[in-house]
Amino acid sequence: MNSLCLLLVTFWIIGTIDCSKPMCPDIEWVLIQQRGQFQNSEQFFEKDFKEYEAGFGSKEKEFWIGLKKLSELTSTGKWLLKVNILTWTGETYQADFNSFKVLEGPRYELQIAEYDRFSTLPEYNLLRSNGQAFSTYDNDQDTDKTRSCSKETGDAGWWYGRYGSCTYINLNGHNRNTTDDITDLKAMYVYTPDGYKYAQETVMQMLQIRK
Ligand SMILES: [Ca+2]
Repeated sequence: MNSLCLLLVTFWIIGTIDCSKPMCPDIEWVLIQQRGQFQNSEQFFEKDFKEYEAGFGSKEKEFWIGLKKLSELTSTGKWLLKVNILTWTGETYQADFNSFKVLEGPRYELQIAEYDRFSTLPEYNLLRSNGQAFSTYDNDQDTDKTRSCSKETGDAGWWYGRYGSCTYINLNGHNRNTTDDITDLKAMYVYTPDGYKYAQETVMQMLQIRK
């Protein structure tokens, strides 16, 4: 990416300009994960380790890129991670990390750093997973030997943290249509400055900012 485009991307990230493809033809965001209301079953993200490894869904609807591809792509260069969330009560949150990498299998460890200070989603939602392996219901790689974080969060796949509750954020949980107070930790949820909220739409995408 040339320096002009890097500058434009920076302004786009902090929300001051609309950096669309015609302005920056070499910008290519890679979709990692997407949830939303597309008539899939609530449990569409209940998948085993092989499925999380290979990827599933479609980019027009709900989608998971696959750990193998994620690891291969981020093995070279420097990548930025962008997470956007819409809650069922209508709030939007976003978090950017200027350093993002997934190591090779079978651990597929998450390495994440350089939280962008303009983000509105508290950093520990994702930073808590830094250095953690990826777990599913059939492949428990979390560090708590007494429980399965995946089973507690709707048979989801994620980089669960090591202390207390398994995760502050459950983007791969059950897709529940509800504005109720949080009681169901198997549902898609996120920890916000106003407490836990159920998520209605989520998008995780990444951009290579250095070759
Ligand atoms: Ca465990």
